[in-house]
Amino acid sequence: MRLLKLLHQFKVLLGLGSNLGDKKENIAHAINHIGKTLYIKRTSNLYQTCPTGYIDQPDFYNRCITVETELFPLSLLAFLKDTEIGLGRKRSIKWGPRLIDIDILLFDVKLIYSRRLAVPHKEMLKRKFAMLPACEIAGDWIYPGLHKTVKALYRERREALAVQKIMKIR
Ligand code: PH2
Ligand code: MG
Ligand code: MG
Repeated sequence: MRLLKLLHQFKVLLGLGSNLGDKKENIAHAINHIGKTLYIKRTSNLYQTCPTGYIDQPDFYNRCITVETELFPLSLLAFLKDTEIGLGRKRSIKWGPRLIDIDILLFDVKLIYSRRLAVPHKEMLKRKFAMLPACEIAGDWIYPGLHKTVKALYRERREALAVQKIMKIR
């Protein structure tokens, strides 16, 4: 038995995005790198999505994964930031173009409001590119604070999100 199994494993939903360079490769590399440290449970389909927030930028590729880890939230955040930088991400404007973005969408059923990290991710419920892939792999997870499943929240809000173009990539 792996020693780490003795520690509590948190289940975490991550959202990945890329809209610069070889987007498919960037996301694949990120997942590869993450898999060396965290236990990857499930991966969603990959989607091509219209940019939101700041719209004058290339389309994104987005995908969600679920992982299990014994890392606490800020250690996990530091690991993910290092991964982004290791893959070549440079600083850019808020919501602007990026080689790779790895966001913590849900961390177990925890609510976290710190200066460095807010979980659930503040924009998750508004973003089809997060909610649709999240439903595929974490539809039955409880969204903390609202005490409803991810799938139920997506169904409730789908109409408001429907204008966003989103296309499955093979
Ligand atoms: N990320 C943003 C801003 N806008 N739009 C799409 N479609 N996908 C993203 O991942 C994305 C975005 C900031 O992180
Ligand atoms: Mg983001
Ligand atoms: Mg981010």
